[in-house]
Amino acid sequence: MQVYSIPKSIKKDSKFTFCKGCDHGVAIKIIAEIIDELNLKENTIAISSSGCSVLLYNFLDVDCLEAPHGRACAVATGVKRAHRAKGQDKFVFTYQGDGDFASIGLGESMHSALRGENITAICINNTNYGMTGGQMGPTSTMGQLTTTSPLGRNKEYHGFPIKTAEQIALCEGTQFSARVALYDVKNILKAKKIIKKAFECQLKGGGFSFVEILSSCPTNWKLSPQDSHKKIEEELTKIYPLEIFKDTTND
Ligand SMILES: Cc1ncc(C[n+]2csc(CCOP(=O)(O)OP(=O)(O)O)c2C)c(N)n1
Repeated sequence: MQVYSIPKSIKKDSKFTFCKGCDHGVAIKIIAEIIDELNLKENTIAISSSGCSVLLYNFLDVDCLEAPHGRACAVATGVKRAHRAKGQDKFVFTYQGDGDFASIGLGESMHSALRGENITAICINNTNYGMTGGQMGPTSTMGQLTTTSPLGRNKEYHGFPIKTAEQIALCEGTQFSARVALYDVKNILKAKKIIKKAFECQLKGGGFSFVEILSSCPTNWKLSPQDSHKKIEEELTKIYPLEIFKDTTND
């Protein structure tokens, strides 16, 4: 019988504070497992910014910092470089929402990739600004109903959504860029392998690594947890394909 175990890098007294059926819990658990497996707990600095992802520090038992909205990659750049200047190679990763990474912080995110900063960014794509009540975000899909697009996103008025992992892959300083999902066990295991690979990229040195995670938002999508996963599997993966878009780690 397999015994359920809590990763060492998860705070033992943490209470689940995300909405019912939200995928943040699964994402944070697999990140904690990877931190354990790579023995990084004592050497990690995690940076989250405004949005549901900020709650990372309630769960992950590593050094955490909160950046202003959208600025996680800029803060991570400073943290990584300042420690390196002191001869300490810290493992630095960001944990951000799609509004944070790909809209409010797009400049910081993309220029960190273009500079080839040796940090890892994880972006939770739930296709809306979740924490503030489900406004249209940069990744909201065509026709998606949100509180600020009550008639649905349309190209004439709102333009097109951003394919973040594909865009980050185009940056020359990017070593690794991929998109994963968490709607079933097979995909959770695959996501874990891919996030581990992104973390290992940073450990080997040489550039920016990035993973976009398609994630459910049952509260703002107004769907049950099960139907939210169905939506990701049947709808979102057609728009946002699950792929490794760039991997130059063996070049
Ligand atoms: C400079 C600034 N602008 C706006 C806000 C308000 N705000 C807080 S969380 C949030 C939405 C974050 O959305 P996203 O990054 O997609 O993350 P999610 O909550 O969906 O996980 C906004 C707009 C803020 N905190 N700071």
